[in-house]
Amino acid sequence: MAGAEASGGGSGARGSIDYRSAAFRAAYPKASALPASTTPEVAILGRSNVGKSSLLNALFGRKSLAHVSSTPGKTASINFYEVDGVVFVDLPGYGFAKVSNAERAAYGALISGYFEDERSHNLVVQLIDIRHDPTALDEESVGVLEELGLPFVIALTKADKLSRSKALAQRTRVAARFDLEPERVIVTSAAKGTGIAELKRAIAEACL
Ligand SMILES: Nc1nc2c(ncn2[C@@H]2O[C@H](COP(=O)(O)OP(=O)(O)OP(=O)(O)O)[C@@H](O)[C@H]2O)c(=O)[nH]1
Ligand SMILES: [Mg+2]
Repeated sequence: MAGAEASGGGSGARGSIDYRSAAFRAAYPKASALPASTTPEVAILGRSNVGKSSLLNALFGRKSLAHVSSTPGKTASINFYEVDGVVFVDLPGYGFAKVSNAERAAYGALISGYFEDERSHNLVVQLIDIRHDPTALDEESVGVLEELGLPFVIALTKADKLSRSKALAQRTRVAARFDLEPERVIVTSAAKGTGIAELKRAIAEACL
């Protein structure tokens, strides 16, 4: 961290984040192990397999810095990446049916432990699969963010699986469902790079 402070110092009136500096920092198996938060944080939240790690890689412009799982439910820790003085947090996915109750409880505790910790929660990116309406767990997750008063945007993932017109219709639907301005719902595809620039703008606005 000291090195990052030295090289990334004097942030002040920067206009953008240099994603080329993205680096893995640490994996925390328990929320109680999290270090104190000293820099802006952007958390990536969503159900298992929704595309959290893939979206992080798309933001970072890297193929596999964040581990993309062939088997869902495998990001079992809170993973920190540091990008130009901003911490990106890859959270475990919720809602994967095939994990044990004990594992599910542990993932839930990690997620709520992270959000309830006193940190610089600059932005939460809530991921929802563009092909399906929000699940009950997605609704619960957004409800928690609203309850805790955390700033968030929704990223609809895997837009390459739908036509442009269907993707835009789903954006309108999801925005209406959560009573959000349409700008807070971003259509993305990690595979095609769709929406990454728009998401980066939202992140810069929240962090710089
Ligand atoms: N077509 C398409 N597939 C995607 C996209 N993003 C992710 N995927 C696929 O979806 C699967 C899950 O992606 P991950 O990025 O590992 O999802 P995750 O949310 O990190 O999953 P967990 O860590 O297990 O919770 C992988 O097979 C990815 O290749 C996308 O934009 N388009
Ligand atoms: Mg993952």
